[in-house]
Amino acid sequence: MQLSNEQIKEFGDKGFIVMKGFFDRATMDNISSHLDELRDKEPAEGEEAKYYEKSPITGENILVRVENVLGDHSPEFSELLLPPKATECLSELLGEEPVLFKEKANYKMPGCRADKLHQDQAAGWNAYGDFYITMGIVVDPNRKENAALSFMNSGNYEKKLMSDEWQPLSEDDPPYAPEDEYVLLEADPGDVIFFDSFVPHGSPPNTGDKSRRNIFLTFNRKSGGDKRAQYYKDKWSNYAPNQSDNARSKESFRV
Ligand SMILES: O=C(O)CCC(=O)C(=O)O
Ligand SMILES: [Fe+2]
Repeated sequence: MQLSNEQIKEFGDKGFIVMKGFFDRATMDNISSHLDELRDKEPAEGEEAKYYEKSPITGENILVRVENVLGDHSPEFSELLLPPKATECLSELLGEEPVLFKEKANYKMPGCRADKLHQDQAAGWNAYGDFYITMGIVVDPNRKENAALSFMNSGNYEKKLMSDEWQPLSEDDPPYAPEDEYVLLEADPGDVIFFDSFVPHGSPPNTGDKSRRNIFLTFNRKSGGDKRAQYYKDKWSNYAPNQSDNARSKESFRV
């Protein structure tokens, strides 16, 4: 077992657990360089899916997210991000073998908008499954000024949608209310957060001067099937990636 009974219970009660120092420094340096390469890369058809938005702060088109970073085109990156101990943690939390559903690297650069308080499940995921666990990997130091995430830590949420799909739970930025039900997760490179697809979380705009990159790998139970290809096919047909000149300016909730 990778996780203690206490950790598994905590995950069940609060919907997330934090594991400090899950990846070592050398691995994180590798991951960070790979994300730099992706930032500068022009993906071929079927490779990474990059999304740009107009910064509400600077007005420039900025990269906000790269999806499909673990396709057949990047087996080494998969090995780096998913060592056996990660898969074991996921199995222990899901109670079954994990299957990758989707994955993204969020480049929350200076000027990037907020991610309003939400449940990930509200991002159209119901069409593909009823429960997911995401492994969040902290790549850059996450601090209050550069959009560290806030999570509900009271366990006071329902394991079902608490808003309409695509609608945030609140328009406020952290500290979310009631304040004693949320925690600001300041974290360091190599820390990992496992969280379920219903626990409310979000992050403010990055008003600092340092980039805040995190990677989020989302899994479903093996019994739920492999929905990844269908998910991306559907998504790319109504939200085309790799259009740097055509950045969205609307503050819509897109994950
Ligand atoms: O990167 C962030 O700050 C928020 C990410 C998130 O919650 C999401 O993309 O679902
Ligand atoms: Fe989220």
